[in-house]
Amino acid sequence: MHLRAAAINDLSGLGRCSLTADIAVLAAMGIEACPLPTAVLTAQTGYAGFRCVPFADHMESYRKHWQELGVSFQGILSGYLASPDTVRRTAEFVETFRRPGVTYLCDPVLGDNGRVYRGFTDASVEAMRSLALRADLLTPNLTEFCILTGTDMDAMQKLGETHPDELFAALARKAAFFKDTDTVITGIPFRNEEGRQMLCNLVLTQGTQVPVSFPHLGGTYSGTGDLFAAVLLGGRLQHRDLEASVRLAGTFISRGIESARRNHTPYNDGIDYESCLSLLLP
Ligand code: PXL
Repeated sequence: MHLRAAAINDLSGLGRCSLTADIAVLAAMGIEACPLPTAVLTAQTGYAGFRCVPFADHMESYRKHWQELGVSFQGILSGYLASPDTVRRTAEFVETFRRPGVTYLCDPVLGDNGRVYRGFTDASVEAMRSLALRADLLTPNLTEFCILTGTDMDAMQKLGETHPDELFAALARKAAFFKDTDTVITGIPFRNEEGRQMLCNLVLTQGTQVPVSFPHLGGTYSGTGDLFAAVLLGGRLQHRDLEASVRLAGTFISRGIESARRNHTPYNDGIDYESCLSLLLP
């Protein structure tokens, strides 16, 4: 069956993130990616001097035209939405194209490393929170999860150093805010029983919590959250279970980070995932 997903995200010329990541990953997984840009940037916002052309006013044309054409999608993915206007347009898009069996993955891109990305206001955070509540699948990193649920990030990080099981249980309780949404909290740092630094992707579905962990390879690379979300949606559209999809995404990203480290790739440039795309072939 031909699979098609709408990817609502920005187009950044540098940083191997957002639509660049979505299109590459979904295509490798045998899924047609239909890009709906939310903004066009010379480079992701971590680069000094980036330029940004807002695209909110054009998003309605995509929704209308695709509706006129009778296009349908099995999956919808949304990512970087820096203004409340782009969030509102995304919600309208989801309303229009959502049918039974369509999976909407919301990656609530807001920040990383305990900090909100440049350009986001309290109003954009509030708008993102209401969009997140509409998702079938939600993929916040730990920073974004703490922002969305009003959780103390420092306290969570400290708990991860000493009592990871308590940390995971505390996050699972907080995730009840998103009720019927399957949530994967990505990039949770913790120290395992052997004293090794790890990163956990905590899979939270209907009262169950499954940690899917990988060694912490260090560094914060651009675009890893975008790649993760795209692999997860692709995996679900291919009818893999959620945990298997999370494992695939984690393995793909770990390989890309290993390659980036070998090549001394700067964090802003994103990971060297291109050579790892074969891992995703259906
Ligand atoms: O990868 C997240 C992301 C997406 N899009 C833009 C960004 C960032 C993170 O900085 O700046 C434009």
